Amino acid sequence: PRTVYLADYQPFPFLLPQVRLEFTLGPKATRVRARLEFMPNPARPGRHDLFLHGENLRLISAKVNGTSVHSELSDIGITISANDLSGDPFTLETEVEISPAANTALEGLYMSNGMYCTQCEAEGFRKITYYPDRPDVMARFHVRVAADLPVLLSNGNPVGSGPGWAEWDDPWPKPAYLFALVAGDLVAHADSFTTLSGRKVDLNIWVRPGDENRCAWGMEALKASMSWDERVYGREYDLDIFNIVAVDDFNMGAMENKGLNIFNSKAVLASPDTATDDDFARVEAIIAHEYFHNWTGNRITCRDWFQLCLKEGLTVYRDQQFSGDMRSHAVKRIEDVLALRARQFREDQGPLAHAVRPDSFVEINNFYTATVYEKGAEVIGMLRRLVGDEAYAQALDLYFTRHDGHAATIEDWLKVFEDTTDRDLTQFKRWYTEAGTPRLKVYEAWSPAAQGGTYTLTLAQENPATPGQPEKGAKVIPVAVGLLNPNGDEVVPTTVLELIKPVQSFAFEGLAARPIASILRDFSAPVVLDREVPAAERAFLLAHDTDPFNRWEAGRSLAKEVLARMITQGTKPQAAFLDGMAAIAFDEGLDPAFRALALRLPGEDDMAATLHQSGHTPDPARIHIARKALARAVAERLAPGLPGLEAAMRVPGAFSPQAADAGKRALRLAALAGLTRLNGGAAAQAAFADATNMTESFGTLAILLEAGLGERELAAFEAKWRTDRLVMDKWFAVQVSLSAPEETAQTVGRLTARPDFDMKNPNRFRAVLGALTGNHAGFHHASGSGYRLLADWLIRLDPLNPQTAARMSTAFETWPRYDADRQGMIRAELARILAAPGLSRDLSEMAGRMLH
Ligand code: HT7
Ligand code: ZN
Repeated sequence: PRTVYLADYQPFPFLLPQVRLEFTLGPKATRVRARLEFMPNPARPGRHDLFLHGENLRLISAKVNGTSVHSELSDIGITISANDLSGDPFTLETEVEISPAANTALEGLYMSNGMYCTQCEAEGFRKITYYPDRPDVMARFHVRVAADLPVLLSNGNPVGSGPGWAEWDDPWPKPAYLFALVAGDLVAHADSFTTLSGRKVDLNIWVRPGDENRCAWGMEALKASMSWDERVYGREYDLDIFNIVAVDDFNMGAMENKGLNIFNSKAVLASPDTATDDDFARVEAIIAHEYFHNWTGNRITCRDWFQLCLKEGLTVYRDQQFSGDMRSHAVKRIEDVLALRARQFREDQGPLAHAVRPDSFVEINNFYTATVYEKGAEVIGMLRRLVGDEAYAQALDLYFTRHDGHAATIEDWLKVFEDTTDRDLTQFKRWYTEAGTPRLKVYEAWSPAAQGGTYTLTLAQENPATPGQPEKGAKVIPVAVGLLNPNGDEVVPTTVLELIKPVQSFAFEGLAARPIASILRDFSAPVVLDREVPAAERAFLLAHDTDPFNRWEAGRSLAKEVLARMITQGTKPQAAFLDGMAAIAFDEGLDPAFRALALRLPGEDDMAATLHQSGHTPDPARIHIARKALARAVAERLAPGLPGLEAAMRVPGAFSPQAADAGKRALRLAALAGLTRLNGGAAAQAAFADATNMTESFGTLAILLEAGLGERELAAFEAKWRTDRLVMDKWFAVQVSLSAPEETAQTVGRLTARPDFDMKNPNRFRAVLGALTGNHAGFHHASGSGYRLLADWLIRLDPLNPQTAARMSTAFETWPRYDADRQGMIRAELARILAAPGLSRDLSEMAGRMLH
């Protein structure tokens, strides 16, 4: 397969101001008539053939200015010779036939439960009609949809409809990847929003009949996002209508098509009886993310797919800010860093490491990664820390005015910051072009003096080699630091140090006593802090740090140290750590959500990474046993207070998904988990029986299963939710994620044999196989059964849905961490995948990158 390089970018030779599409929908045969009005692009002078992408299309006719033309067809598109392109502006009309019902890849036009829907990002539009399917070709779309279905939707504003047809016009030029069409028997949860300048916008969430009562939260989140973007970024919505559609079969979370967002039903539907607090928070965040794309992605889009982080990093950054404002900044930051370390650091440290802006790809779908999204957001957070809030706001205003309506690049993005602040961002740009997680070593020196001592902090950065990038330059790293006195008072409030050299020292003078440093506050840069800290100092920070992130981080590092020693040396957990956990658990001055997070022990995959980084070969079985032992030791230390905590955190009255109640429920579940570890399942069983919402019933079910109990509750849960696809996904997943390591493969076998295991539905596939890869000790079982199972299923899924198969293959990326036997088994499975006949470009790129 062909590799695409950033360096080869050239503008498209033609501009395409206006597009008209007519769809006559049929499940097996859909007709698509396209009328494309081209004119020469002054940015690419000369005479050019016209190449249009097209895949799996049956061409019926092609005419230029009304005359049939000869076109050269290949399996990637159509070429019309420059000789046939008469006239300056010219019109190309094509008619093609496609088959939505045969489309299991869920890319292009496909069917989900009798409903037509589209997914065009990144390169799915070429499966709908012949077109220059690249993001720098921005056109106005007028769309007519004909089908014998009650609801017919496309982008933009509705301009006409009658029985069996509807027309839509989108006044905003857009790339084809933002095109969308939906047709089906749907019902709307409707509302409206009036923008700051007084435009009334109709809002609809379209769902299958029966799901209407699961839309209210999504609608609240949408209105909150619209108003937040006006307040915080000065961005108003720009159409008369905003539609969201829930679809059951969807490869990712959601898609920001202009005026017609399409959502995985899991990412928009939520009601107290069917969704957990985590689901509610996720729905809120994804609704916000897709809505924010209207400006960062749609009004200003990407010049080419190498610039994907331009829209994704910025939009993730914005949705994280939004969730912090709606909930708790501290808790949100901790959750984001946990996710970053679990997914992005892992990616950066393995064979799939790539830059936030990669410079080559085989299949762009393989680059919708934690690096592009989450590290892309961290890079923006660093930029903001360096230039300050005010300059950030000015730079963003300039970005929106300068690039509105254009397809931009990372160079354009950095230039607005340079122009606003007069900074040279050449060195900073390395964050975009160089892969890998920098490691920061910390050295401290103290020189006392009568009139005030000097504390010197020396920071040394290391930028490890990654595939294809052996050498790296020093990064610009904003390191937020605060200093505390031994009595717990803060003597130097948070200060951002700019580390730009490989090694650099920073002095703090006039201090009465040797301070305790709180370094990398709020996780000010995506780096690994390589620092030996005495346990007493960590315990001090856990008790006194004024920065909530670093307070949590102190407890986290302690937990990792304790657990690492239990795994490698078989020691018992130290009392100081257990006392620290108890102090946090019962500190009524702290937010319950923060306490629940602080009580959550490091995951097994996280411990495997930590051990590997410190030179050990992780043994998944030992990690599993030690983590269970630590959880029990924590429960024993908290024991006297657990019943009281459990009772105090009950939330009476009507369910509210807001953060305050959700935090209490999370802490109550942590208390119930402790009680179950100590006393068996009585308390959790009672709580399951009395549960009034999904957070409680699913949370208690998980607690019971983890303790090897809960068979009765599992059956009751199934009996109640048998016909509910989203709730049953939870039922499938929890059994696999919490099964004992030696039973995991068997559990997967049992569940995949059920008639309701539908591998064509990505949510169900992920519920089972994703849970397998998330069960660290089960997936990495010494027999290799986990590896074999995953490879078998990926090989089976690939011909149907290559995108999801490729994405899930990343479970194998951690192979270099493990012992020779496991390495050999994983590599053998990757080789078996690579050898599968007819393997997709998606999966072969991933397996190949992991093997080499
Ligand atoms: N921009 C979208 C990314 C996307 C996607 C979504 C659904 C299915 C396939 C997809 N490929 C790429 C989602 C987002 O980042 O908001
Ligand atoms: Zn996005």
